[in-house]
Amino acid sequence: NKIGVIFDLDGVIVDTAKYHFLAWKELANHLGFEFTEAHNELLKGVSRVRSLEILLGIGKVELSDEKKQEFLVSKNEHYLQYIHKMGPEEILPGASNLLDTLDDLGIQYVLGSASKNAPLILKQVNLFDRFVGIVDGNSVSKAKPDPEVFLIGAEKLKLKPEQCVVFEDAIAGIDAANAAHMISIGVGDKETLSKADFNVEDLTEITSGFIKSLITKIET
Ligand code: G16
Ligand code: MG
Repeated sequence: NKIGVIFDLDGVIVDTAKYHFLAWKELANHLGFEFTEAHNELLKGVSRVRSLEILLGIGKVELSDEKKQEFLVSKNEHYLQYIHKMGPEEILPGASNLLDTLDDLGIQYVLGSASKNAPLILKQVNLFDRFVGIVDGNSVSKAKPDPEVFLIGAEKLKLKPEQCVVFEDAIAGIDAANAAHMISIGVGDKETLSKADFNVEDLTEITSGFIKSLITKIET
């Protein structure tokens, strides 16, 4: 195999951001301040611990480490209630087709997500067995924009970073992919993800012809 693909999870395969939003909003309200969809944008692709720090900054709330730990646990428990109700119908447009296309072309793919819940989410939407490897929030020490998550992904694919293509919806993820010297494809707002090598609104735009052109590009 000359190329491999690394997928981000939230915002690329499924939209779990809406559930993170509901769970973080409940915590903010409990602490006495509002948390908006615009605030939630700041948390996309960001680790759980860092997300709490950003949220507390928005509310100008200071907490002991013990309280922070307690709220991280309760937020996740609340979030998981939504995740347990997820099914394959929540796979984002184009994602299943793209995996089929990659299968047809004999191209392997792994997950490269910040989420510690990634294996559970993939199982909920029946995609877990299709990935040859999962790199998630449990297996990395440095969060995106550090390239670690994608470099481990390349190792799982047994490929050099230059042979990997990354699909990402967050700026930190595009930065991580670029730092890893991989081909970065921004999924979502073109202006926000302007540092990506290629941009699409969603995965329905990715054709078999485009993937083949990447193979040619990487081989030469
Ligand atoms: C996802 C979300 C982030 C979330 C992070 C950690 O990242 O985009 O908002 O904070 O995972 O999630 P968890 O609390 O489940 O460990 P990604 O990298 O899949 O976009
Ligand atoms: Mg994401």
